[in-house]
Amino acid sequence: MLGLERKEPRMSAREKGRRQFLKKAVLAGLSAGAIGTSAGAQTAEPGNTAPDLKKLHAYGERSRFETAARSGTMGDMYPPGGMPAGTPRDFGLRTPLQDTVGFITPSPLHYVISHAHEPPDIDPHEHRLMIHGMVDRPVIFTVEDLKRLPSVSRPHFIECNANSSTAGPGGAARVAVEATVRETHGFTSCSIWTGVPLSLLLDRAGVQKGSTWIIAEGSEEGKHAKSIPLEKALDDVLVAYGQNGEAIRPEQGYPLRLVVPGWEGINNVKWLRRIKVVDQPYMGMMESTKYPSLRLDGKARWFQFELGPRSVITRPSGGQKLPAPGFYEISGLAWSGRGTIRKVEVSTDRGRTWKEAQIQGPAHSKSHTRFGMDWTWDGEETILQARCLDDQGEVQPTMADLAKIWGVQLDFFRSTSIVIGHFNAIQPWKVNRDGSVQNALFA
Ligand SMILES: Nc1nc2c(c(=O)[nH]1)N[C@H]1C(S)=C(S)[C@@H](COP(=O)(O)O)O[C@H]1N2
Ligand SMILES: [Mo]
Repeated sequence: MLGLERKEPRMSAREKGRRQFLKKAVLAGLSAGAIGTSAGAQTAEPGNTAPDLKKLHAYGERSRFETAARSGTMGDMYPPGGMPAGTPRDFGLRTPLQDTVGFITPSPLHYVISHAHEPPDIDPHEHRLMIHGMVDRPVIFTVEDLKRLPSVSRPHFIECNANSSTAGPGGAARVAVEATVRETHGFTSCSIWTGVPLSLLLDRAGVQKGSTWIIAEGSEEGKHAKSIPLEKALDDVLVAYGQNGEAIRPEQGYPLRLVVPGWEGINNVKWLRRIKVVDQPYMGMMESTKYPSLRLDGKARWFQFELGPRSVITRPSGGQKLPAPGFYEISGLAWSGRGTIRKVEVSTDRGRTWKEAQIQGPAHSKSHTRFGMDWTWDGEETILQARCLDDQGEVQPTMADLAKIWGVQLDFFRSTSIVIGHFNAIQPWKVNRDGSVQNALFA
């Protein structure tokens, strides 16, 4: 008799209500334009390569069905037949922002810019960080020494100030209508960095009166170096050994890098081995030749360190295709080198109206921040774009705003061959009637 009672599981009123809601939601989704396929329609093919389970169980890998990848100038810089080993070359690999979710960039997809050198192969037991110059007690730290000190973990984006430049690695990326968001914006990434506040290390060394700058130096053959004002060094700079819960990746500076939140990427010295406290900037090779922003009068803008507010829709974005009219979440990233993202607005009608997007928090300071907005595409051609505001009250500019600041015509941004730094203009994506999405910055 007991068995007969088991024909239907009992449902509470709340559970019934929830089921009805889900049913309605699914139906609404379907009528808005078929989201999802009936269960069972997609079956994964059986694996045809036997994975090395022992290795996989020890350190995991993504599913073999996932293919998101960095790309950039690496490919073109190897001529047919390859380049002689050790040939110095600048290279930049961009993050496929269209394939990332949430606000953290997976470490293997973090963008890479290195000036002429492959990541050095550093044994962390041999590695040392020296702090010297205008200090009372020059100190040398091993990586283990640093790990004994109080640590902090904070999400911060790193962005090259040449992100979206027409010149430099990747060429006219932001101009091409077929550009994806990897090409237009892929020189920014966000990790949770773990390390020791530099202020603590400088305090141990005893910074002397009259010192105003630090020079941070990397370990690779070219010894990338950067001058950083002492005020910033004592503020929120980290000497980091961790990235997203494990050791920093070789491409990102293993075993130690400087993290200089919100400032141009060039400051975040990788493979960090030396910090010298000094009383003037050193005008190192990279910081004086490549990174000042050239002006039209032939002069250059120096010491522009902080990156302004910026946002971009990553989905739908260039190169993607909307399968049919109907419901889509518009999803994107916003960040500012000056603080926390306060507000993101999205326009789906060529900029005529703007609606506040949802910050898919928490929003952290000097960190990528994910935003989202519900949208139903009616099947007509349109333009999608986002703009943001940070907690310093600064609004992301349009390209026309930037042209005014630069004192140039709009077309300058299309045709110039000089590296435009700090290009944080609003990015429009055009949705065509066939659902294809294109870069509309110059449309
Ligand atoms: N030692 C060293 N540090 C470096 C560089 C470099 O070439 N060597 N490139 C800088 C530049 S220009 C940028 S934009 C960032 C890029 O950091 P990532 O490669 O971890 O994304 O690192 C900076 N730190
Ligand atoms: Mo950079």
